[in-house]
Amino acid sequence: MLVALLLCLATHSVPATAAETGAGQSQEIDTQRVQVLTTWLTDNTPEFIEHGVDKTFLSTTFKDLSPDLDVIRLSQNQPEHTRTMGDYINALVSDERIAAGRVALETHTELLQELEKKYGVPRTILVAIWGLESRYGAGMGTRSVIRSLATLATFDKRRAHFWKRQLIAALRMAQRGDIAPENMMGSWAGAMGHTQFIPTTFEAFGEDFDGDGKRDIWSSLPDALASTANYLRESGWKAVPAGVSPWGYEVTVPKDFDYVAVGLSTRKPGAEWQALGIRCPRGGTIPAGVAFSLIVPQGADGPAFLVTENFPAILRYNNARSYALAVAHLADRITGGTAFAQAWPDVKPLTRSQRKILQEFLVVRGYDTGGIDGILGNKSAIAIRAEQRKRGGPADGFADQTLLKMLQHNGFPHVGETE
Ligand SMILES: [Ca+2]
Repeated sequence: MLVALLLCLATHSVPATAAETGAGQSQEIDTQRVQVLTTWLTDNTPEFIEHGVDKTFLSTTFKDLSPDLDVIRLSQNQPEHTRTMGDYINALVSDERIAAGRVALETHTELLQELEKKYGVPRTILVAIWGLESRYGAGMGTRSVIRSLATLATFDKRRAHFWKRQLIAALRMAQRGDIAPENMMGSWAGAMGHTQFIPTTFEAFGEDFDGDGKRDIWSSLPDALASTANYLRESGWKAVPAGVSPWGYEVTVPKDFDYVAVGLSTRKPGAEWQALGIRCPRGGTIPAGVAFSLIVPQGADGPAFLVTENFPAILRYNNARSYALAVAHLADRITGGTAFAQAWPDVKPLTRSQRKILQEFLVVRGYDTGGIDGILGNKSAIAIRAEQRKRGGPADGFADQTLLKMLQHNGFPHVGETE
């Protein structure tokens, strides 16, 4: 009963910052939070032990552990993506990151060759992920991972189960001696080392490539990049024929194209795409015998891509097409590839509440969107395409502000009310 009361108080108190509350009050809130954290850790100790963490190790690790208030704030203030996909990719694939990637390829040639040989993942992809995740080791995160995860598991009720799983994995890592708990640093969300692994991914895919008996993704680049290569291979990475891009190609789509074939679930040989009018924007032919999926991440007005089965493996790393395209593009650019030929449209992504409103609209119109969850999957895309077809535009299944405005003008009352 006492625990429930404290949790409730703490949760409601969280949005206040020290500056807003005045020093005395914030001190009081901190004390409450320390109590809440301590109680949570004590209550969950049997579960930690059940998952293989030693009792003595726990009491040493949790001694004087206090919640990281910044982590609470950061977990509650995650902004919706408000940048366009083009701005996002251009910011990540900066001239500076391209130049540093070239240096990295040169400096670590021998290691990268060995990794390619063992895991079958191209060096350019490994270097690109390294560059995006930590700016080639310059930004690995400076927070205690155990403290961050204990804080999140206690206070972020929405994802409490996920954070607890990560905390248990982190505790086991520290106990095994891969790294001392006090040196286990990472981002506020517990992503660690050169390539920002979360603890469960580390447990499943971490590698000791330099053979010193420890999986050290913080100070051993061989271990960190091998762990990434291993994760990609286990996520289905396959070698492509010589001369073929491992991830895919930017392509153009003809005006009268039937977008029903768009999406990662449809794969066709390059020759079939070529027959459907898909072209390389700067000339050349699409490899005829290699299977590709067509994606148009910003709809018919933006760039299109034919992607190999390796693209979903990058998505396993971070499930955002913008991220996977940034990896692919950085990999190309550091080996002399040119910028995308087609411009990115100035399209702001829909917020989660707008996506829900859109699904609500589609359900009212008799479509099955697979729920009103704000996640626009295949069913939502099919419904959007059908609606676009009725209205005579390109039926690309892409939902943006323009589509919402169009629906608003067609009498759907809620659209735009949440903005
Ligand atoms: Ca090692």
